[in-house]
Amino acid sequence: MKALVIIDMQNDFIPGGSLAVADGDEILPIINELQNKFDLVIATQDWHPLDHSSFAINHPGKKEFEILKLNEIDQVLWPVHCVQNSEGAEFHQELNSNKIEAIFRKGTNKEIDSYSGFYDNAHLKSTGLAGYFKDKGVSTLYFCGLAADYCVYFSIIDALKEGFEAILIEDATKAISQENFEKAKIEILHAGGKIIRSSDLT
Ligand code: VGL
Ligand code: ZN
Repeated sequence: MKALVIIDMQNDFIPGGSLAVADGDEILPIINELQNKFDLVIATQDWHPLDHSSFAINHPGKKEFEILKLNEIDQVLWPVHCVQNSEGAEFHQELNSNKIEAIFRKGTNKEIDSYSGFYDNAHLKSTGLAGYFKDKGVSTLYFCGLAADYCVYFSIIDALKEGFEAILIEDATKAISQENFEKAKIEILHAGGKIIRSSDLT
């Protein structure tokens, strides 16, 4: 069985938001259309406390987009985004959420960031997403959403590590950095993932 995983389609990642991905709004109609082709649709939601260690403001003297070593892992310092219960953390109002059966939240622990929908960035704690799919007999996961070079990419790599077939729907994602996305696509293919377009799905 196959499922659609919608990554972080939240106001803060869409033009007008605090960490907007360029043209992030353009994929909303594509994702809404895609959902009709799946029996199971789930979504992830970036859900940070205000004192989260990935926010530049929580590191006095540091600037947004600087890279810092936090507990031995490289951490990009982001603008404040997707704060728990804020409007920026809500799914965009144009995202059809009727078919979304479950929402997996991540980034709730202030000590560590969590790009992947499966694990935090140090792979210390699981969100339960892999077990959820295994319990439902899902073996193939299709990925869309934001951002292509961060949360979508890391979710795909973890899905492959967990033994799922993982497929990126390229026209249903947008990247923060096109250069990083080009590298990410090579890594996805190298790790055994696939890349398709939404029109390839029947
Ligand atoms: C994301 C940066 C920080 C994402 C989340 O959803 O790709 N990127 N937090
Ligand atoms: Zn985040």
